[in-house]
Amino acid sequence: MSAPGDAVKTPVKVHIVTIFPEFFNGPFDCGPTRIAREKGLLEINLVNPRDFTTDAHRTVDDYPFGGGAGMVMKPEPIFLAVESVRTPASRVILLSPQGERFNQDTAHRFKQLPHLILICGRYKGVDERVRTMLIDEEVSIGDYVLAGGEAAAVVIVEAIARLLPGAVGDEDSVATDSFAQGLLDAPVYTRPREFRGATVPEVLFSGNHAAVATWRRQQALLATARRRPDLLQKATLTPLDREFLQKTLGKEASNGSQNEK
Ligand code: 6GU
Repeated sequence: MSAPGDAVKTPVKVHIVTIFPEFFNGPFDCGPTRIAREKGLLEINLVNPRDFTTDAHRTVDDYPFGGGAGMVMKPEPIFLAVESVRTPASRVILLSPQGERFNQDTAHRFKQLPHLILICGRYKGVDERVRTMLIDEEVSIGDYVLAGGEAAAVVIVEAIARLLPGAVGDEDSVATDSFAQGLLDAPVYTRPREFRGATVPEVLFSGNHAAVATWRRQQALLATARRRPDLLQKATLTPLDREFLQKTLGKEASNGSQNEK
């Protein structure tokens, strides 16, 4: 769907290489991903390596040379699947726990690319020749092991989709996201003003926009310092930010406080 004034831009095209296409029944039909597709900002297609096999059993995996547990995905069906959709503009990405960690910066980088090919690994892994001869990069969504790359492909596509201009109703809400500034989000509240005895911080009713902005910044700084100190190391902090953290956390540390309030 488009409205007058909508920018006409070449969409981000994504091909997902998967032996479980049914995994994707549903997740791309909701929220920003659906809107981005409807607006022509994003195109998602599935390619099944099984369709590129030639044996009667349509075999996509085989035993590992040298022995050991688990099956390995054969190279040829994956090569043929990728080569059936690849162009000189494609970026070929293997999804596996061995990859580089996907984060918000990766999402911003991927949204600029005209064509992504996401290969979902399964079983014990994919034949090493896929890694050495076919792909441009290898990506993981975190330090845990999934049964396959399919769930990771959903995560990556959704993170990209909501960054495409027009996919999210309120552009401001993307600009003020967690991580947009390298910090976690401040808490948010809506009605009722009191819920089961818990009230909303007074400053949010003050009508003082500067005071609200300062409170939100400070809450974001505190949440990040307490829960994700690794992010704080990389964030750009003003002298005021540093002074606030020093003052607040210094006191907290000397109180031996463990809680979040
Ligand atoms: Cl991209 N694939 C699999 N199989 N497991 C993962 C992953 C990807 N990222 C984290 N764990």
